[in-house]
Amino acid sequence: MRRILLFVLPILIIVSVAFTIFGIFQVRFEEEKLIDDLKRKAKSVAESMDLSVKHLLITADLKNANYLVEKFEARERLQGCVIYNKKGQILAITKKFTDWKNKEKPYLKEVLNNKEPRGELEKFKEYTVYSYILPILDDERKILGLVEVIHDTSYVFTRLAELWRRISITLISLVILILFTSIFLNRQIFVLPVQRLTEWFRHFQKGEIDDRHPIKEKGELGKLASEVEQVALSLRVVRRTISDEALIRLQKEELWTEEKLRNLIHAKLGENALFVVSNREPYMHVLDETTGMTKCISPASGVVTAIHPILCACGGTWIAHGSGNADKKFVNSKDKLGIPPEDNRYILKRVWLTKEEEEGYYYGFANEGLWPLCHNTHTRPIFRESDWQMYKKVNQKFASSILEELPARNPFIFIQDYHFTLLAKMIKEKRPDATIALFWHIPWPNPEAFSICPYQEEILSGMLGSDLIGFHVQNHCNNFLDTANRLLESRVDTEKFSVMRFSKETYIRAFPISVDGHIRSRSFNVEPIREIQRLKKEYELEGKIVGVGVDRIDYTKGIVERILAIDRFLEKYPHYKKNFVFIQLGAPSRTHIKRYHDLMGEIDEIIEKKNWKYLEGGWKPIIYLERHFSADEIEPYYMIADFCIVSSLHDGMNLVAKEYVAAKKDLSGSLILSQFTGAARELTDAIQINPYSIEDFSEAIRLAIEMPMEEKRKRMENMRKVITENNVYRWAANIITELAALKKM
Ligand code: ADQ
Repeated sequence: MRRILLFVLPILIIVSVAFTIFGIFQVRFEEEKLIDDLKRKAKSVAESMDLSVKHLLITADLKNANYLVEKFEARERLQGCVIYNKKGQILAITKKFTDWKNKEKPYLKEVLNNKEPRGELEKFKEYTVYSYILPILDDERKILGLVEVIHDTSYVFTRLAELWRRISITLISLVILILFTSIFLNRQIFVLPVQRLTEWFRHFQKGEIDDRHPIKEKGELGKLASEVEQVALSLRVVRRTISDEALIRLQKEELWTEEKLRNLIHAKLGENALFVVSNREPYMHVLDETTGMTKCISPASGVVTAIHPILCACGGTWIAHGSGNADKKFVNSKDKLGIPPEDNRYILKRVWLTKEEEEGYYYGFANEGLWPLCHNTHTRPIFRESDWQMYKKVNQKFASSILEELPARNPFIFIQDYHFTLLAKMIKEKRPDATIALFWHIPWPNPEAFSICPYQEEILSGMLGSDLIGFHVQNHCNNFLDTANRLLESRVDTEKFSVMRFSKETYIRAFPISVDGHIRSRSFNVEPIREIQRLKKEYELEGKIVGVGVDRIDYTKGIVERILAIDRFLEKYPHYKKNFVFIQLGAPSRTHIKRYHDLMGEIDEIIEKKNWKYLEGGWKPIIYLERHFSADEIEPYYMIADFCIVSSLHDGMNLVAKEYVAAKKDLSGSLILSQFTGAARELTDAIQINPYSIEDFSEAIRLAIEMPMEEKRKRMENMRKVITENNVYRWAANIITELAALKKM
């Protein structure tokens, strides 16, 4: 619309100015014509009275003079007549016009002296009248008196106003006509062809159009259309070649790398792009209210840690909730942006949620309901009907947002986690050709525990819209199969590990997630060696045993138990006092939920209490850094630490354990790992603990410190082998390969 206005506005201004000038001339002309007409009428009335007035003045017949002025008053638009004697005194005046007597009439003298008629417009009260004065002369041209005829002029102005009104209406009609004609022509000549071109390109992007399909546009737009066709054609050719080359390269490599995964995806999915859906976005833009600066941060989330390197390797689209307070400023008109911001490898599409939606779907149903339901931590799940309704609504909102993006044929959608249990079914209803995998990043409880969920049937049936459901460990798969068997009308096949419901089969498999063998980012903004020296200086770590804990602050992570174990360890082995420091990094998480808010207070309190208990000189045993750290800020803490504690009370996998191992390239350091994490199944060389048993836990800390160096190195080497071989690229490759085999892709 702005563009049309830019084009039409000058035309409208020129037309309006021209029309106004024309109007002014037209009105002037009309005014002169009407006044002339008036003058003529006044003159003719005055002249027709001449003889009669002359006679009356000679005979001084006042009675008839009055009669005469009344008689003439009947004439059209005549206001009144006045007869003056030769001294300019009124002899007779039209009765209804007697006020005229009071008006100053300096012109009378002039007419008496000049003996010439005079006609002028005169102001009278608030009106303008036309006064015509005729001198009455005797035969010797001596003045006998005057006769004045006064005409009403208001009709002249009424006529002129009417003329202006008509001119204005014509002008407005003309403006509207020009505007509509321009909009119509703009639409026909520009908008529709561009729309056709955009539509064609959109369909091409989705793979719905053969690349030889001609775009029938002419002129300059036609040339542009033909260029677009050429780009599209080359794009398709490139995609096909990449897919063929990928297959050849795939067979050559052994270890799973970014490159190898890229080849696999190109070979298996070909032109079908990958679509990932998660609640948490990989990058969020956050406005720092105090400095007024916007920061782009990668949130503390295991899902982000795992999925980001995969999309970096393979490209595709990631659809997630835009939760940063400055997120809207950084997206294009389709709510998308390139990620990572400094080196675009894939597309992030942000979905916007209202406060109420976020409250009900994310904080409420997902995190106060499903999260505690799936973790054995004795935190009671809360299921509110209003949260469930919001959860369904938001799942539907994401489904619509994804459906908008899907290509015409065989899209591949990879859904993440417990926030989207209903999504697969919703997408399949509209796109049965879509291949959908759901990965469940947290544990799956046993049927008894799950059966307390009031919406169990809808949740299970929603999840079974997927073709494949992945869990970290076999135990979670077994729990899920048991749950489907016991709580849902379905057929579970324990040989194929699948669930059949209404002739739709869903395969259940374990895919232990991992890191990329490094920790999240490869381009360090923080130089680790220099950072280590800085940390040693700042926290006086030189010569001390350093332990580290890195967690989202969550009641499942066993942070309080960890502090209690450190306390017990120092109680039992006081000679470690002043030689020992434990650094806990904690990223605040889900702080709107009371349980999390209370937990933060509880952790602050217990750390303060224990630090107070052991405080000696400037030394205290626990350094608590409660904030969000970037991945390359975290790595120096891992590198500096002689041991790392992961003491989750229950955890699907736990990537911190794997990140620590990945960071320990020099093979130093021990990992203390809760037996209730998925990671404990693979990292069998870690010192495994039951975090509920504070006594054993404190002993594990002593063991981690006192273990002979050779054994530490051996254990670390074994663990590094596990995570190098089973890295996140293998995890993604296994899922894609499994799907391809199941769907015969
Ligand atoms: P999370 O519960 O988020 O993941 P986890 O796997 O430990 O748990 O991942 C946490 C991530 O956050 C790690 O990459 C870690 O580096 C990062 N992080 C921790 N503290 C941080 C801080 N202070 N600042 C910045 N980042 C921080 C869920 C499941 C897990 C599962 C993952 C992946 O709960 O069991 O391993 O998904 O599937």
